Amino acid sequence: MNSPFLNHLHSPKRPVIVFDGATGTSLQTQNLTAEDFGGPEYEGCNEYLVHTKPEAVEKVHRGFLEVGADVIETDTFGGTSIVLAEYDLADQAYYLNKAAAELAKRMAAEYSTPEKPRFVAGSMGPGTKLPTLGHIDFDTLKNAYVEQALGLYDGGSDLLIVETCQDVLQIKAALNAIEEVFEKKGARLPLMVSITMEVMGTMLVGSEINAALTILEPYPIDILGLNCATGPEQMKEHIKYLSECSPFVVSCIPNAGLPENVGGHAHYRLTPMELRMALMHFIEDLGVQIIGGCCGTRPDHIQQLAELAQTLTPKERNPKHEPSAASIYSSQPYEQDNSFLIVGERLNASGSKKCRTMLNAEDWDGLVSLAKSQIREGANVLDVNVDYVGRDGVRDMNELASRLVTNSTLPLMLDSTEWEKMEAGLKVVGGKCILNSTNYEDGEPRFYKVLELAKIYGAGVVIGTIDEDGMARTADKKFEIAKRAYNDAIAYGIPAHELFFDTLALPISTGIEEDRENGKGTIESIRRIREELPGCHVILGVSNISFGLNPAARIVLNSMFLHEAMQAGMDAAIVSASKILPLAKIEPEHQEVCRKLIYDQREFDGDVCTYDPLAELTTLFEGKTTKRDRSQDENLSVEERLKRHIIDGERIGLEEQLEKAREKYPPLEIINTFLLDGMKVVGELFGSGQMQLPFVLQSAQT
Ligand code: THG
Repeated sequence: MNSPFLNHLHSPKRPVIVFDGATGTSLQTQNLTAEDFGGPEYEGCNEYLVHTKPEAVEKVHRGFLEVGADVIETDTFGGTSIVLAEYDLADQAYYLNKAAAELAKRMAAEYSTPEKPRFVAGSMGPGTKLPTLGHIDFDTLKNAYVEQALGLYDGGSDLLIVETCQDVLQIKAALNAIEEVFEKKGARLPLMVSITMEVMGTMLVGSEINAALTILEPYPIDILGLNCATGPEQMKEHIKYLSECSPFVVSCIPNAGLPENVGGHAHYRLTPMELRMALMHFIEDLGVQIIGGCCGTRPDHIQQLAELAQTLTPKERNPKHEPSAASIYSSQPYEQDNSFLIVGERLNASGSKKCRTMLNAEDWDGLVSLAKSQIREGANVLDVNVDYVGRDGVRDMNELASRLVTNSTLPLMLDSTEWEKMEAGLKVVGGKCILNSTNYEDGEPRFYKVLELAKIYGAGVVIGTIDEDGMARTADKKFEIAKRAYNDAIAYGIPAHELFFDTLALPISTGIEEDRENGKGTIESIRRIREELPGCHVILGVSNISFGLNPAARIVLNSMFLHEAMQAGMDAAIVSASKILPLAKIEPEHQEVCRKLIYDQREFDGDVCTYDPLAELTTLFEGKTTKRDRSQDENLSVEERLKRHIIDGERIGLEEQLEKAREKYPPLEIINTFLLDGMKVVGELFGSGQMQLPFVLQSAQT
């Protein structure tokens, strides 16, 4: 992209760039009449002024250009047809946006010199409806933004700013709209996103700053920062986060302090000098490169900022970004220390009868509560699958995902064999999703279709090792497909850290000869992916491995397989979080049999099999249930039992033991000796990789 604005922004002297101040505040001081607005029915529609009284808008721009603003924003904050419809001006949207950009460009040109070029940012505000809360659907909002962006583009804007963002899904709609316009025009403009963090410390829909960054990181934007709602003081922590973690230029456009209610009007107290001092710190210490003013900032505020900008160079930043998914509320790093990304499997209509029954009854509350129970069990991400023959999957995904999005603090993995259902989810989920999955089974078009969705909506993607010849069974074939997909995806523009390879855990529980090496093949392929395809992730749907075995045996075999796969380099798994045991809780004999089953270490005497770990496992678990065997506990002393309760993270029955212990010991001694002894063991198990973090947390909570 050949952009004078970007050339200026990234020029070696790294100038601090100053945006203008409040448009509304400046218009108010002109005491405009109903007639100025084109009649009483249009009073308050600032965007219409570019048509009815352009001098008023020119005056605002001049005010800021005079005092040294580098960038002025078009008078189009509420310029989508959706907002303009409130004044019956919906059909004027394209025209008003174009006119506003042309007007601003004239002003900017008038004040531009070779030493001090001036630029126009086409302003795209949030509108009045929040898509995450269902006030408006994604496509309607996106189409309105297409029209606005087209007008701003055609009017000659130097960059576009999606600003005062309150809802992450709204930002995605705007960015998708803008990309569509760029595609149509065959050229791009620089892009800035400015989000609004409310006084309570999140965006209006509840997003923390880490969620916002995770969600926006995949998009081709240039600048990400904050504007509106508060003064600089309340923005400080968020700006610091962006400074440390955001790959984009950081902007900060605060109000002149927190609004105070004075005589029924918002009053902004910060003086120009106070605003200057606050932003000086952000530039010098946090590397902010773009500053400006929002509500309550007048030309005298901007004058101070323009003076400040001349004397400062933003501090160098070395942002460190952690690849993550996100709910609308917070982000969830893909990589877990000493553990794996736990993807809860139970919201799956094709894999679980319970889920299927609820879906068929359209028991949405029941499904949401299934989601919540998985959050409590320690899942990090929720797999969501509504594939069910005979139902309208697009509608089901829309219904379910739109409920999960506000009810789940965890990111969603949209699981379907049909991309239409994935897209239905993406259109209601403001968080950053993972798409599960794509492969070459139906050829390259379908493979790329899912990648396209990942790119458009900013998502991670699971790639199964399946190609035109079907499901890969050997380690070589699995690796070969993974390598092909790795190269294809990266060439397409999806970075390695957004790829999760699924080398397919197939049953080793059938006794059929050709299934015997399924476990070995999967584990071997994981090792090769880890060695040869840098930066990607490996995921498995672990439960497949034990299909058909009794539930108690499944838990043990699944857990052992999980452990072996992790050793080989798997870092994510689709599991039932409550049904995974840490190695320390599996008897050594059971571990041994499972290992032999996974690696097919049968023993033969000639052609005769003399030892079959599958038969052995089946025998070992004959008649066993998944209820915990407490018979051995009978002989333990109360001291030992307390310790066990902590190690097992088992709260049930703990109080009874505590009461007994209190007959012998003072409370503090119980804590310091027996309970902490248990935590010490937990620490050792964690350190040696035998216990994963969720179990450690369970123990600590107990
Ligand atoms: N890889 C990827 N995605 C996947 C899988 C995979 N998604 C689907 C599946 N495999 C993982 N999900 C499940 C969900 C449930 C079960 C297994 C895997 C399961 N269900 C119980 C059973 O089969 O016994 C039934 C429970 C019930 O009916 O209530 O175990 O491999 N990328």
